[in-house]
Amino acid sequence: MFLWGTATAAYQIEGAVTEDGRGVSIWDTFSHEPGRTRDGHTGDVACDHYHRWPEDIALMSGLGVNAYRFSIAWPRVQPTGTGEANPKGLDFYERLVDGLLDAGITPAPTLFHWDLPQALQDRGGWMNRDTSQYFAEYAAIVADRLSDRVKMWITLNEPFIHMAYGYGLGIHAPGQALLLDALPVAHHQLLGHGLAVQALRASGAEQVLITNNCTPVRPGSDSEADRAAADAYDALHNRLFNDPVLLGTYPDLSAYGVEMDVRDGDLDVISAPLDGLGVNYYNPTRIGAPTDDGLPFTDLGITGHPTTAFGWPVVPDGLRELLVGLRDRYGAALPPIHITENGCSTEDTLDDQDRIAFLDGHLTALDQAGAEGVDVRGYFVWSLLDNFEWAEGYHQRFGLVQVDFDTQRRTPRASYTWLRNRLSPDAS
Ligand code: IFM
Repeated sequence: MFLWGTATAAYQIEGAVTEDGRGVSIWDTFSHEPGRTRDGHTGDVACDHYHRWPEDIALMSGLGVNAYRFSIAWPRVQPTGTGEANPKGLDFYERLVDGLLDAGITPAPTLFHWDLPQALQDRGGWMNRDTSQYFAEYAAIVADRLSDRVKMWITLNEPFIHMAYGYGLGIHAPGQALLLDALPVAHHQLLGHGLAVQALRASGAEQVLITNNCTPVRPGSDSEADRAAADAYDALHNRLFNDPVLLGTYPDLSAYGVEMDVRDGDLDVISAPLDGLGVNYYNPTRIGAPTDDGLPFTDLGITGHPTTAFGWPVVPDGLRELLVGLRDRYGAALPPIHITENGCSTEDTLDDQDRIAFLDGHLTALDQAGAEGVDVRGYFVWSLLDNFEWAEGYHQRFGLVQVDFDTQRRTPRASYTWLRNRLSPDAS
């Protein structure tokens, strides 16, 4: 069965950050520091999904989707990231999973969508190799409680963005600007992924995926310098996260003078077979030769296309290009693909024709990739609800459903009705 779903993440929608024993996450800390997020917005309340999840499941049922990708907040399950589980945290996810199953919706939880327990950050976060092992222990706790009902698991969400924005540039939590010295964060997340796969398999998990956000990379010109920079960017953004998982190797990054502490056996753990690759696609990237900011490339931006409210270029064919490129690069090593996120921010209007055009274009591109032989098994819209868009706070509206953050009133947008009719044309 093809999975049609919507996607969300815990810190972006749940709120209730001090309820039922939840510990502090790096995003609680970061968002409360002055100047870190636009207008000082935090996820303290967000969409209050922690209390309003039945209404949100009803919205999904009304939309006609058969799957839901959400994330589990590690600090709800283990408030300080290690040790005893917090039963009330697990109870919440059990209620959510049972509610989804009752509604005929397949739950697809992600175990880590950037909300690391602050106590682990205090020990170095993902710069510390020990975090990989702690992540596997957390995965085992969650799987022991839920794997009798949850069949599909995603270990990490977008480890590239977490490394680059959180540890490389400092624009996401934990707010460190280490540039290329952040590269150990890639290896430790991937090792955590591999160890979590072992824990999930031991609990009987049927389907395990990782979600990488991938971008087709285009050189700014045909010059050798631009092409070399584009290759470097492709290595850092795409191949650094796909190659070890699918091929058991890292791209050669020695030119950047950064050594990762890869120990014997690590790559065997990281490359254990998966049942699918989660792919998040938003836009392609155009890269030129480096300037002098310490990085081996410059992001030139894509021009000549419409843009989202965020200013991101809308290039639906980039999705087809990306998927065909993955198939060509990884061949038989590529498991079935799930598009675990795709969507756009628009102005805060109920008549969101831009989002309809975005989704229509990307679903056409998905069909074309299928016609070219790419095995795609699922598509999840980002996002069900307007939510806390990280450093942008509540200023970027990604929802099929509008949220009034003063009243928590949810109002389906035109795109919700459009998607419902596309998924179930006979029901309208
Ligand atoms: O909101 C994010 C999500 O958390 C991860 N992928 C991209 C989305 C839009 O920026």
